[in-house]
Amino acid sequence: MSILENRPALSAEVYKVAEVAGYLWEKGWAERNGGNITVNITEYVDDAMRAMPAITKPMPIGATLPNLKGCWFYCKGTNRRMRDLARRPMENGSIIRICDDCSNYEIVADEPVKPTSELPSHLSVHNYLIGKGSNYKASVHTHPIQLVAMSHNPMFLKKDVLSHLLWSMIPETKAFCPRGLGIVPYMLPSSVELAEETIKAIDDNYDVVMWEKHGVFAVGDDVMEAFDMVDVLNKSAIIYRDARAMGFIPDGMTPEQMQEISTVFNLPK
Ligand code: 2HA
Ligand code: ZN
Repeated sequence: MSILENRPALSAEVYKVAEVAGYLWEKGWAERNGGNITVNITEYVDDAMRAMPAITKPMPIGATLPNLKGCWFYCKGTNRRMRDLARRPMENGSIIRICDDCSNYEIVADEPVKPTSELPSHLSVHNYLIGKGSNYKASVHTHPIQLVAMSHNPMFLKKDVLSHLLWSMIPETKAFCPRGLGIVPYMLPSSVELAEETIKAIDDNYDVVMWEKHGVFAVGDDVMEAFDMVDVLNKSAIIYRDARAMGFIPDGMTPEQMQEISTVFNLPK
């Protein structure tokens, strides 16, 4: 029996991940096992779940994360495909809990599917978010084609250059991704350095961070919200690309038009 049985709230949260995993695949952002998703599901944990034995031995996170004491997560499995997770989330991901030493985790359900290779970076970000008192529960890493393509041009990697360009392509982008796109220079995937730089960028008030020549990392209240921010940014990247492909450089909205959006939507910048 699945842990999701008779737990509608938890089940809804996991199936939201499955829905987003399907979108990532359809958009071409999740080739093979590309990308990963983790969601803090601690609020849905009941006494019966707490009493469940683990189905694996404790395994090292790769970091000590004190704010995660007592926390539970749904995690995509390492080497698993988003397109498979979309149909069978509990066969291609698992529910883990953090051990009391805050350095190890154990898998509780449904199957011993080892979590994502980016677990240290995802959990470090969750640890940071809890420390800040943030409501954000979800983190998504994916490979959005046009945004990654733009990260191959150093011109776009200077602070907020890409944010302003993308915001100016269509009014919704600033409205729905008001903090813009943070930039983290190229670093080895899954490395501690990449996790540290991602946290610095989130601390700098970005909800979506570009990993140069690799992908993006987004955080949000839930997985849908994190996905939507990447989606609006990538939509702007496609508009920019299509204008260039039509043979001209797009004007972009004027600074006055962008300011008007910020005023009407009461945005931070
Ligand atoms: O999990 O995308 O960056 C596969 C990846 C790692
Ligand atoms: Zn990746």
